[in-house]
Amino acid sequence: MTLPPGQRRVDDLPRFGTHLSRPAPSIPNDPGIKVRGAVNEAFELPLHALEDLPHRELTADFHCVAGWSATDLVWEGVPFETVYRTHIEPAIPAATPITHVAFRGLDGYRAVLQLDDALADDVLIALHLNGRPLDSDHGAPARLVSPRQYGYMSTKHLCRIEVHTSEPRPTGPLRNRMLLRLLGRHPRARVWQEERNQDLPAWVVRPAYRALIAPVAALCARGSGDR
Ligand SMILES: Nc1nc2c(c(=O)[nH]1)N[C@H]1C(S)=C(S)[C@@H](COP(=O)(O)O)O[C@H]1N2
Ligand SMILES: [Mo]
Repeated sequence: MTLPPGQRRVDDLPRFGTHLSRPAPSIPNDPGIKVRGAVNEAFELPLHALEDLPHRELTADFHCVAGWSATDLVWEGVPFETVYRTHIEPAIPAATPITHVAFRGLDGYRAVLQLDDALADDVLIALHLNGRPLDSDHGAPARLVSPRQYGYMSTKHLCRIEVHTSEPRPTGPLRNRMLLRLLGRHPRARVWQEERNQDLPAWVVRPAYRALIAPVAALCARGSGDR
């Protein structure tokens, strides 16, 4: 089995992210996804509305830009394209050229995807992982999964989707924006093209990222809901 360039396999999917040791955010009683941006009117898509859409099971590998890959994860959820076509697109005024979609988590995390990357056929709003509802480590109650892009595009604890007509500026906690700036994350993040960094070639950043894996994973495990 081949992994994308510069990736190494790990046996279990770690809890990993800019949340570091902070515990997962608490989930509202009636969770939903707010839709904002270039829509006629802001609205909320209750998660139970996703239950009525056709679900899909997807087996895919998951690749973090730091260099670890978890293989053969079984996700289940609704293709983002389905949600977009049935619920979001109808709310966008005619002839509004959407170019980017931002996905935000309950912890303030935000990832911006080009619309065409977000509409790829393997991008899901996942509700289950390996046969069980998503747990707090991996993005309960719902998360984006975009397996052909580095993990930082796959927003956990998804609570808000924004549609934009140009690339939006970063928002969210200052800590996150500084981290992202520092990491120079690539706007497309395609793993097979090794788009790790927007300024530097992949081979330059590989060792620096790799050195971060153990300390970041150890910190993140401290906030795990598993313990
Ligand atoms: N809400 C939120 N989503 C996030 C992150 C985060 O810090 N917060 N980190 C991202 C990064 S860098 C990675 S590699 C994956 C890790 O997902 P996992 O914790 O399920 O392994 O989540 C991504 N999505
Ligand atoms: Mo990551």
